[in-house]
Amino acid sequence: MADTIVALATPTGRSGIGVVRLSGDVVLDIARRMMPESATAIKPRHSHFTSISDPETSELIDDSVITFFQGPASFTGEDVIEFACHGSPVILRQVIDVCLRLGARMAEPGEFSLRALANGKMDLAEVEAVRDLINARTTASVRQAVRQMRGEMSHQLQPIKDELLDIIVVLESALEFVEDDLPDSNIDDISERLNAIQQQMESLAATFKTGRLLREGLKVALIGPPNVGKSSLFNALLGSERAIVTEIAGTTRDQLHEQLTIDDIPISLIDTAGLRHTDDVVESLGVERSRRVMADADVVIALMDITDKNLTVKGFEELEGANVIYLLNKTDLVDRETAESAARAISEETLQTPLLVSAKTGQGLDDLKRAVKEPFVSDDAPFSGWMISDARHHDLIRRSVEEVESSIALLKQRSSEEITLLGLHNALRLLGEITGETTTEDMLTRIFSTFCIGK
Ligand SMILES: Nc1nc2c(ncn2[C@@H]2O[C@H](COP(=O)(O)OP(=O)(O)OP(=O)(O)O)[C@@H](O)[C@H]2O)c(=O)[nH]1
Ligand SMILES: [Mg+2]
Repeated sequence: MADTIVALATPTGRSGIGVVRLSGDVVLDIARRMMPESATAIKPRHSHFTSISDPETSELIDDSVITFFQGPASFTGEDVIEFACHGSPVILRQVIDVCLRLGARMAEPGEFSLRALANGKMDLAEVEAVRDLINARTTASVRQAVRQMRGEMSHQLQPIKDELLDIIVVLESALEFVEDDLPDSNIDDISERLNAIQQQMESLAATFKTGRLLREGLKVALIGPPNVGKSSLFNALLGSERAIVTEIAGTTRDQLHEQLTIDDIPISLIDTAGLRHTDDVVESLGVERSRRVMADADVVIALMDITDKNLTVKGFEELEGANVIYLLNKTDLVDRETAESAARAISEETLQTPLLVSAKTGQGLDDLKRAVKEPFVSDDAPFSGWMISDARHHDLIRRSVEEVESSIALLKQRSSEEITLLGLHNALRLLGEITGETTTEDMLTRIFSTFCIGK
């Protein structure tokens, strides 16, 4: 018996249509009571246009299109009904309330997906892909999530798991049936096969560098003294007048965060308060925050004003060790020669050629975008192949590689098959955790806590 769960499947707030989703054993009973006029008409894989009402008061709630997915041919594998109502939060709340009164309970975050997993509709990596798909911020990450949702992860892992299992069988049977140790030729053969597996897993794990970039993106902070044009550059990169810009030093006092993408890489861009000593309490708190942002960013853009008579990178000492792009702004105010000699002076100090940019005219912005992503992507189409994008998957593959590696070493030392096998069984179990074949209850709880309600 699966208790019946209900949740709003569309975002809260007003919209053209809002969908309430019900899944479990009594969805048909609930729906029939809410639509007495067409109760007998409900057919699997059909939508019905019907009025729905509160069975207790007979009060009309809305005209709605209800769709019935009979288990197991549904998202969760159970009977599912979706009420597509007018997207008024009041109506949707009423529909949910009536469902609750008629025997459903509110779904936990990710509970629809958890049921899909429990009923074998999807493996764990596929369910996680549904979550990633909803959260994806770029077309490339959508593409990746769709591939994973359609089983690409298990497809990638299956040959590795098959081969591991094959080797385990060979070693297990050697343990069972052979009186003496395995002959050298067998051991060499098995080591070679394990080496090949290790390599395959390592190259899969290596895709995580790009995969993570695609999924999590980069945190990019604009840092510098007051009035150099940080907020102007922030706006220019976003293509909107998001931050306040004035000629007064100390305009920005708090951080501003906005999202943009550069060639399919999600970027969190952060504008900060100008770095300087100040007696203003609010501004000095802002400066303190700027320092913290600097420590946390993947890329720091260190801005200077090219018209500044005392142009220097002093003040950026704290950036040591960070991934810094030095940038001279306001190039529209100087001639080319002045700009180039300023750039030379800075590069002598930093051993790095600064970028010449004008936030006002937009000149140099393309170079800046290229410089931001350059250290993180090596080729032109970094997101075209299959990638590991989930830290959980990456960690499991990495641990599995370690197990295989130590098994190879044990094999070469002619250790007993039992010890070698232990590592290989672990390796296989770790790979199984990716798709959920060997996942423990509390791991599932942890994973599903990252889902939203109604999913
Ligand atoms: N000509 C020119 N003026 C610029 C450029 N970028 C910024 N400015 C001007 O410089 C002044 C300061 O710009 P902001 O963007 O507010 O500078 P900020 O670094 O955010 O300053 P704080 O928030 O006070 O730290 C404003 O008057 C801008 O119009 C540029 O590329 N060219
Ligand atoms: Mg500012």
